[in-house]
Amino acid sequence: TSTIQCGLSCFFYTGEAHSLKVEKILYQGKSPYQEVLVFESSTYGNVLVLDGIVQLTDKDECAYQEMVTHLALCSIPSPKNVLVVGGGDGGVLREIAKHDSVESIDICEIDQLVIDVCKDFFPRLYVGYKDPRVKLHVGDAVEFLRNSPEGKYDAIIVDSSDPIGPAQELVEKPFFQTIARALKPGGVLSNLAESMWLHTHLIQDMLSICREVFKGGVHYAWASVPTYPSGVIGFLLCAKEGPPVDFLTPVNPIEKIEGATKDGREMRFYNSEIHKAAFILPTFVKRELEAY
Ligand code: AAT
Repeated sequence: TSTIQCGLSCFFYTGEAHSLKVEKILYQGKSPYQEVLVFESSTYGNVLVLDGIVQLTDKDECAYQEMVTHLALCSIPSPKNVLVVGGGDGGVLREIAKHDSVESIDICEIDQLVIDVCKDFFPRLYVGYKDPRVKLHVGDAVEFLRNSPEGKYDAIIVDSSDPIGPAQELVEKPFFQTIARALKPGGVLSNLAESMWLHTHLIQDMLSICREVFKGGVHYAWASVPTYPSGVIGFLLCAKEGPPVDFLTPVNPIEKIEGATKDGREMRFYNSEIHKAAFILPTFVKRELEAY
């Protein structure tokens, strides 16, 4: 067939599907955790699919990776120690590395196969691993965070798959509690939070858990990502109690960071205006989320 339909067999299936024309299947395999597929599409470049769900494409990965990273790192004065949960493709590492203030970048990805496949088929993302500040841990992030020292990180970025399969526990309260423990006072979490058009109940559940756990504030933001379900993705931005964090106005603007503006490392999607705009919510979303 010339198209692959994603999302049809999964829990998240909402009665609609997005199709991409396949030029060529580049890789098909199975790890202990999930089915891994890479294909070349006609209009979005190479596409990574895990368990039938599109995770990223060459064309629109910039929107998601830049937003999930810089919404957090530009909201605190001088991020130093950062942790990525999931994100085996390396795209979020590439974004964090643009911040000159950062001293260490830990990444905990469960699936070595995702890492290997991205090395071969997504070189523009895999480049993130080449930064000497990066330390890779292959394993379950739930376990990793349980063993993580208290107060180690300025920011934690959860770039994980939908809450089915290996990412199931990553939307539950104990996981958020271990994240809060691992953050410094005033440290921040940026967590992907699905589509405001399709997954209101999951977003409400995550919001109410996070409001209990993160006393420094919890906000919802969103951006356009055409190949994710309904064409948008949300982000939960949370702060641990401590020095106050104002997510709505970036105190560490990307335009002033040298490492983000030279040698072809410029942003394709993120800027300070879109950072502020991302927190402006449509009326129906405000109504649905404010109750929580
Ligand atoms: N950068 C955008 C791509 C992703 S991939 C999400 C990654 O999270 C996958 O590589 C998966 O193996 C990893 N992962 C899932 N569960 C765990 C876990 N428990 N511990 C560590 N890593 C995990 C995100 C796409 C978002 C899709 C939105 N619909």
